[in-house]
Amino acid sequence: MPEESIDHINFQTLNEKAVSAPLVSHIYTADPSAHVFNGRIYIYPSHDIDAGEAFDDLGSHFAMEDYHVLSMDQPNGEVMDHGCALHVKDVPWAEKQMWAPDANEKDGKYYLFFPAKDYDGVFRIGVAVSNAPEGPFIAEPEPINGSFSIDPAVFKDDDGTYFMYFGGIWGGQLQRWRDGRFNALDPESPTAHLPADYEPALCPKVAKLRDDLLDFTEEAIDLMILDENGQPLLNGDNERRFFEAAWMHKYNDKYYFSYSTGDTHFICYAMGDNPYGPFTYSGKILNPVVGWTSHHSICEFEGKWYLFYHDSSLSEGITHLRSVKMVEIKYDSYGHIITIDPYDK
Ligand code: FUB
Repeated sequence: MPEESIDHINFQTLNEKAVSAPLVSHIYTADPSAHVFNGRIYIYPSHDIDAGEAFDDLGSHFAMEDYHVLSMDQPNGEVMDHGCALHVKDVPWAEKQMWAPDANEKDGKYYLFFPAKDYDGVFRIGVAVSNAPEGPFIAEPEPINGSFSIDPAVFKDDDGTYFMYFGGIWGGQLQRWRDGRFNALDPESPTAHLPADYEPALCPKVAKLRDDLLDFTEEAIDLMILDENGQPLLNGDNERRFFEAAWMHKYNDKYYFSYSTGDTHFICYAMGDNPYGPFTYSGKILNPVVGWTSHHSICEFEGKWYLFYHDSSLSEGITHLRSVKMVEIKYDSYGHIITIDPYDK
């Protein structure tokens, strides 16, 4: 929801109409990546703090330092905060801005995938490993080779292959990598290096992970999102084009790639037939929430599907102090996801 409209919000009325409440209120949490491990729901969020950084269009005010893992035995169950699972001071290569993470499991080990800025101010994606889903996680000494930008989401396909989807424009720096290397010109501009409005929008990236989940097996490639005519979405189509917050799930043998449109504040999705795409834009999952950012994950638990998302209602609109929430989603008979209005109970 745009900043300027927040002044006019009556938060009591809004909270009464909200389709869900914050899962925890003792800390601020955002960017929830949810998975079911050992029959329990685990949520891997960002841990929002007020570090005193001024608001800017590069997201400098998102100055998070660590991760906490949340878990619950069922939807609406008691939510446990397992405490600090990884701190930036314990990541040799990372300096700051522990942004949206994800996690996955393989052979009884748990892997936390996270973006952070290195000491050159460049976002990279790291991995940290634990024997338990709640951590604590031990970080690898270096970021993933060939990784860049933000918002990793790691999807395990039915054949046991793991793919990482990632990327984010503006402060997420994806536009700086258009030539295959980091473009350091105009560092203060969120929009320098973006395509023109009539050109295809920048694509999220996908790469297969190595067997040990610590590296890519291949160079990350573009994940195409097409319109109803089979044409790539354009950069100027900012109600539909990819901005950040990649997620992948599979429903009835179809692949669903979902993401945030950033400056228009929607969570959208596109459908495809294989994990590399192409994907066809298919609609909106979530209308704008209170706060500038929108970020989500989708996870099945006991035959029902849930959207995990965040808003800034608990902090009464403070952009970088968000709270994770969850709500059930429904599919229609064509496999389309029914759009949720977050404040229309
Ligand atoms: O939480 C920091 C950033 O804000 C995330 O990486 C983006 O997806 C947005 O939610």
